[in-house]
Amino acid sequence: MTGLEVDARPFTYGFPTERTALVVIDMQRDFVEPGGFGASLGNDVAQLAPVVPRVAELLASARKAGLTVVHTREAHRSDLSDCPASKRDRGVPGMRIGDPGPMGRILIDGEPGADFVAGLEPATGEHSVVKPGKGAFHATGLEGWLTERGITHLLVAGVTTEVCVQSTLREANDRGYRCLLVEDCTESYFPEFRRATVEMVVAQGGIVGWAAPLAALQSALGCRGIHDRT
Ligand code: TIU
Repeated sequence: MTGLEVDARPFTYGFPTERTALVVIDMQRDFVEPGGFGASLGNDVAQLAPVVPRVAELLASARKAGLTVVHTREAHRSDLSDCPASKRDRGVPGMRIGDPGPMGRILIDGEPGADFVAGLEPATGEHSVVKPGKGAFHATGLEGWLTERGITHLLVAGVTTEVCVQSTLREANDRGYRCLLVEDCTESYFPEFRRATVEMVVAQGGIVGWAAPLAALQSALGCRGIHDRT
């Protein structure tokens, strides 16, 4: 077992590589591109564009280190049987979940909008989870999948920080996973919410988990980031 340490907040994050999974949350077109679910809620989706290459670099580092990788997407069945009315009834009529949009039906599995952002697709052998909620553990088999593989530590990234990323961190923390939020590989439509969420996670001695930038994780993994290359 290889034990590594990341220079993290609120204190050093130790993780055994064989028991650690990178979980990339909802890097799908519906949140990042115009005409999808995020835009339908009135958000400026351009806010999320800078995180795409950073998540790509994180994925490359995790793959190089041989970590388990999990990808999630938030999407519903085409008959909306897994979408509660409380969720369906939000937003502008005609631009709600299941309504037609420029990337197909909004937030529906199998439609172009629910697909991964180009360049962030799972590689062969990586696990893909479709989730109907904000947290990745709600109504998915993720906990069982991680347990079967002996995973105890999660590196978490993706969008949006205060919604699906934070929900997943809290669900995971309550289930006993030791979680590190890769703080520059997550983004929100509201930059202040990203910053606040990072602080919420590490406050009170790490009430939800740890946080560190990608460069710190790369140092621990023994890989050099593209920004460090000469
Ligand atoms: N609206 C928003 O910020 N996020 C979501 O609805 N889902 C995720 O965060 N993936």
